[in-house]
Amino acid sequence: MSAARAVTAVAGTNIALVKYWGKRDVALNLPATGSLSLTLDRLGTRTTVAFDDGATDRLVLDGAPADDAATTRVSAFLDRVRARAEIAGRALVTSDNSVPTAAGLASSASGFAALALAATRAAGLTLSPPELSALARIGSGSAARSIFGGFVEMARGERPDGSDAVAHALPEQGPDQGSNNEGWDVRLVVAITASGPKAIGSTAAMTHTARTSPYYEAWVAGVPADLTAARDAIAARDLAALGVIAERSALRMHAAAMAADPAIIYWNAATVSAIAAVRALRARGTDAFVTIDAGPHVKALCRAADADAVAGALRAVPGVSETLIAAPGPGARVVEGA
Ligand code: 2P0
Repeated sequence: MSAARAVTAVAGTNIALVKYWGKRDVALNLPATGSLSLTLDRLGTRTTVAFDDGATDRLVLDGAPADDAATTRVSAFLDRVRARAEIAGRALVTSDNSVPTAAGLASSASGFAALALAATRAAGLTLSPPELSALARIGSGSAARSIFGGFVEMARGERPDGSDAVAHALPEQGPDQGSNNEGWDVRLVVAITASGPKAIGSTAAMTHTARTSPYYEAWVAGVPADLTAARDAIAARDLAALGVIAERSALRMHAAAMAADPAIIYWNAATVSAIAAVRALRARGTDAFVTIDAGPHVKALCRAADADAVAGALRAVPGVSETLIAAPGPGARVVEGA
């Protein structure tokens, strides 16, 4: 094949405010419900892809050769890109996550968003944002949202082929996919809680919840109303309304998982203490609301002006090792080799 063309793309991770937890099709990775998220300016991934004459795909992750499981997952994703571009070359993929220090926050969301963009461009394809979102979704459901910046809604979609299971930036945002929300300066304060043994991965946990939790159907049934209310709250820039929905969505998702048999419990003692700390702040008049993903860390949604105080309250929680403050960020973009 012709000389390798290296393309580098970056993407920010995103935190769902209306959570995705369950699939309607596992093979195509189609979600059982829509979801709604905020793409962040920190905790992102920078990925370079170059197709070449190598015998296999190679993945270098955070400076070291990746293990077989990660390499196989990336290689399967690249197979889709190769099929679409009608090329055969294997690739060298170099990926770095900007996770500050503590473990447990590395996200497949920014990883597959950056990979989808870098790999398609390196293969000579220029996909539209919705096409990129559908491709990233096959790598990881949450990655479909990181193609876009700011507040993003992911559609459940109806079609069996998943072509309508894509994300879009919420309409009141600017055309540049990200330098939006400037008039509504929200922050997510991330509290890293001491991590225990590695918890069950999202995909297995979702499947297990769907199969065994008596609350799963109720969870799925409640999401459309949360999406409508969250969309309205964003349009009205009503942080308190959005925060109430976000906190409720996260707690219901975890309740469904905890009710699985056997139970899936992502929380540790510091998780519970951090939830209590945020709710105590709120009782004293600060608009701060928690959300929790498939792990023990707690994220608090608040106004920019309150972020330092929220971070301070969370740092005082026993078991919280670190906090960081993230702002809304832009969507995935090519930074080199376009
Ligand atoms: C979310 N999470 O909406 C939810 C909330 C975690 C908790 O999407 O199976 O890695 O690869 O599609 O995207 C994390 O799950 O799952 C996730 P797969 P993914 O952000």
